[in-house]
Amino acid sequence: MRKFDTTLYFITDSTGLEEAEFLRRVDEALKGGATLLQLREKDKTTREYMSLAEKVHDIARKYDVPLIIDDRVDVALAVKSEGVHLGQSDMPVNIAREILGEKFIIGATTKTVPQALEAYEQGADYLGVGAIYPTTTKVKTVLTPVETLDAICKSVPIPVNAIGGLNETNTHVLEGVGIAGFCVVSAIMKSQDPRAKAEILLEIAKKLVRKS
Ligand code: TZP
Ligand code: MG
Repeated sequence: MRKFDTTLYFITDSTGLEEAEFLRRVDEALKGGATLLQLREKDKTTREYMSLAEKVHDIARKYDVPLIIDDRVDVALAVKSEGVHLGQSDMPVNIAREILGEKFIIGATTKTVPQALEAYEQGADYLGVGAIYPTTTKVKTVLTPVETLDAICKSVPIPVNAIGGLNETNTHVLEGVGIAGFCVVSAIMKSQDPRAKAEILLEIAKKLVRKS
């Protein structure tokens, strides 16, 4: 499997942005130190998703950051991304693993210990857990208590990331929880200065991971 680091995992959302501005923000976020990148698009056609993925992949390569494609195993294969991220209603992890092989990074969203164990046993390389706080990003999710996140971290030997409503003011609740990092969408995506925001968040994430 390709090596990856989930310390500051930046997940994109192109909603409301011109493509050039979207790509500029992605580039700046990686310049600022985001350690992992996910392209997450819910309303694009397959061709639109592929076309954007190829552009984002070119940026990710410049910074040697792996690109993860949300939801779509076919798009991930087509653009030769480094990984794919699967939710509970997407393709099961074990089937994706069979299709993609050992080299692909496969992430899974889990909200309970049984879901986490299942994803791990099926071959997931990392887990995303949340939402920790209410989020303004378009997503079907419910809040996940930090206690559940902690229990998930203790139940699996793979990296576990917190997600949902996280920004530079509110990550203290994650202290002492065994996370490998956290994921953000809007904190970086909606910032006029994604580079500076990523730099700040990376420092916070590094300290949290060290303390966990
Ligand atoms: N899964 C749980 S919350 C969420 C996802 C994809 C969205 C997180 O976005 P934000 O803007 O960082 O709250
Ligand atoms: Mg999904």
